[in-house]
Amino acid sequence: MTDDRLPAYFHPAERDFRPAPEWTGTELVPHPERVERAASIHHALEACDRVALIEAEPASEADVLRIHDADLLTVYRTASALAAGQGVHPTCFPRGAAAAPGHSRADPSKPLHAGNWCFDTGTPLDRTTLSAALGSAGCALAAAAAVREGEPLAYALCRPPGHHATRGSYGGYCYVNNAALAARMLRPRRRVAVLDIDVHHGNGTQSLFWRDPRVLFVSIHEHPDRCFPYFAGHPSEVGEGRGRGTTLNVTEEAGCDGARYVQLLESQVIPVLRAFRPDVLVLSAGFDTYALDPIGRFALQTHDYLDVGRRIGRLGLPTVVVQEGGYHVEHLGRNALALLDGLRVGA
Ligand code: SP5
Ligand code: ZN
Repeated sequence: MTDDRLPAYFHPAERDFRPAPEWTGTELVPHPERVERAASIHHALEACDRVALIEAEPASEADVLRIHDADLLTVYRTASALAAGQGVHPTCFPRGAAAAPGHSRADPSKPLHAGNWCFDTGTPLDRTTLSAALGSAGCALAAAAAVREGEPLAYALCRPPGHHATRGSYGGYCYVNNAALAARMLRPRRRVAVLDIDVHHGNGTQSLFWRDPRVLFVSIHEHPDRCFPYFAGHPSEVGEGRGRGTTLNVTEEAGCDGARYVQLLESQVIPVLRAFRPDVLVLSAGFDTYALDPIGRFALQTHDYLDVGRRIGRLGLPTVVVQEGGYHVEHLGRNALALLDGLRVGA
């Protein structure tokens, strides 16, 4: 960049991606990961003269294959060939239950088999999903490239989000792990820390760097005994092998407010980030910690994001901010802007 505005990358393919209603267990509700989310952020950034909005190139399938299995991509490609109005909404999740060893018939080119690669009912596929996911991943790659080339801070307006997607499975409204892709791109030359501040545990990102001592993964989230994704994010999960000790999970309960959040950040998160001595930070930024969020049960206010941003910014690390969750559409843009302003002031 030739000016000192913050580069913020978006991709228009997400505007066609309108996930089908979500099954809550008792009823179908409008999907919370809706198209207006990105528009809210886009409008807030557009109105801010400290930010330069830039259209990213979509990620290529080869980019995606750096962190995901080919079968997963085949599942998405299969859905992208469906007719308008058709969707893939798995109701059968045979993982670990399917067949006698060596007899799996799981076929990624069959829409009815998609449950073999999926772990929840909230993450539908249709003809628009792959191109939205590649656009979203492209934003993360562009922001990572900007930071690699010397920007102190860059923002990726990723939609759909990514932190729940693992190497071989999708779920939690996530298809391609955008933050992991950014970290993977930066890793060869640097020690990378990933800090995940979405209210949900970033199980996908954790799993992708579980054994990797070069990438520190730290997440602060509602305790998974009571919150999605339920199966990962316990404080006892610390990594394995050479990666043992480069995963940290900090949990809190519903109702966690800004004061408590900042206390956890300062006492448990920032010291571990400093001790790792990273060269670069990838920040998985979810705003479903917001008090008015319809899904998350934390209680942060808009001004808390400014404070959280400042404290993270004080680490003085080049930072790639990757958009994750956050479902209070009306206030999502101002919350994102508050975090970015804090990061910049702190830096
Ligand atoms: C990226 C991200 O934030 N994914 C979150 C996926 C959460 N999916 C499960 C949500 C369950 C919500 N049920 C509560 C309904 C409240 N009305
Ligand atoms: Zn979330």
